Amino acid sequence: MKECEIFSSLKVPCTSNIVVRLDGRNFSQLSRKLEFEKPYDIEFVEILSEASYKLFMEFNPRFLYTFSDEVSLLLGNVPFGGRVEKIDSVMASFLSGAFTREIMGKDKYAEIFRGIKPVSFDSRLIPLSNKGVIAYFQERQMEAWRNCLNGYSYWTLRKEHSRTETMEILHKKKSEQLHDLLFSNNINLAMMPAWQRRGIGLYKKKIKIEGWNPLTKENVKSERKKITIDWELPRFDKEFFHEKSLLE
Ligand SMILES: Nc1nc2c(ncn2[C@@H]2O[C@H](COP(=O)(O)OP(=O)(O)O)[C@@H](O)[C@H]2O)c(=O)[nH]1
Ligand SMILES: [Mg+2]
Repeated sequence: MKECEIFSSLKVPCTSNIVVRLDGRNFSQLSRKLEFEKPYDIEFVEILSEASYKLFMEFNPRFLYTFSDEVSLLLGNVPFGGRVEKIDSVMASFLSGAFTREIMGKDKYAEIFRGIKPVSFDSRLIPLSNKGVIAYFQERQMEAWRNCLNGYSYWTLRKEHSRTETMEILHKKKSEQLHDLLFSNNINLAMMPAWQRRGIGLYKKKIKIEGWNPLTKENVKSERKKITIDWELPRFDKEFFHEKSLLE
C-alpha cells in the first residue's frame, strides 16, 4: 500500500525560503468559551507566545512572528528533508500540544478547557524569495494592525449595537472614520502597547557573557545567542531583517 501514499514524497523547493503559518482552529469560539478579555487578553497572548517559544526551541527557525491566533515561522534548516506532510502535521500538532500544556497550567482555564473539544491549528507552507519574505511579514503585520483597529472598533460599537448592526457599521466605515470613532471614545490606538499594534517576534539575539575562568584565573568574555521575545517590534522593513540577520 506504500504506493498509495502519494503525497508523502511531496517536498518544498530547496531553492526558496520556507515560511510555515499556523492558525488556531475556531479560536473565536475558544475565546468566547474561555471568556478572554476583548479585544486583547494578555494571558491568552502569553500562553500562545510561550507555546511559540517551545516551537522555536524545537525547530530553531530564523524568525517567528505571532499575533491573534496565528504563528508564522521563517525556517532556517528545513526539517524532515523538506517533506510537506511531515512539516505541516508535526508543527501543527506540536503547537497544539504546547498550547494545551500551557493553558492547562492555568487554574483559571484548566477546568473549562478540559470540558471542551481539543484545540488544533492548521498549517501551510509558503516558499518565498528573500524579497518575498520581507513582503510576507509586512503583510502579516498589516493584518495585525487591521485586526487591532477592527477589534477595538468592534467592541466599542458593540456597547451600543447588536452584532449584526456592528458588522454593518464596520463594513461601511473607512479606517479614518474608525480612528475618529475610537478617538471620541477616548481610545487612541497609538497609545496602545506595541504588541497589540504590531504583533510579537521571536529571534536569536547575540548576548555578551562574562565569566571567571578558574584555570587561567581571569575574566573571560564570550558571545552567546539567546532566544528573545520581542514585545516592542518596529514596523517591519528591510533594515529590520538585515540588522537581526534573519535572512540567509
Ligand atoms: N477575546 C479575544 N479573542 C481573541 C484574542 N486573540 C484572538 N482571538 C480570537 O481569535 C480569532 C482569530 O481569528 P480567526 O483565525 O479568523 O478565527 P477562527 O477561524 O475562529 O480561528 C479572533 O477572531 C478572536 O475571536 C484575544 O486576545 N482576545
Ligand atoms: Mg483561527
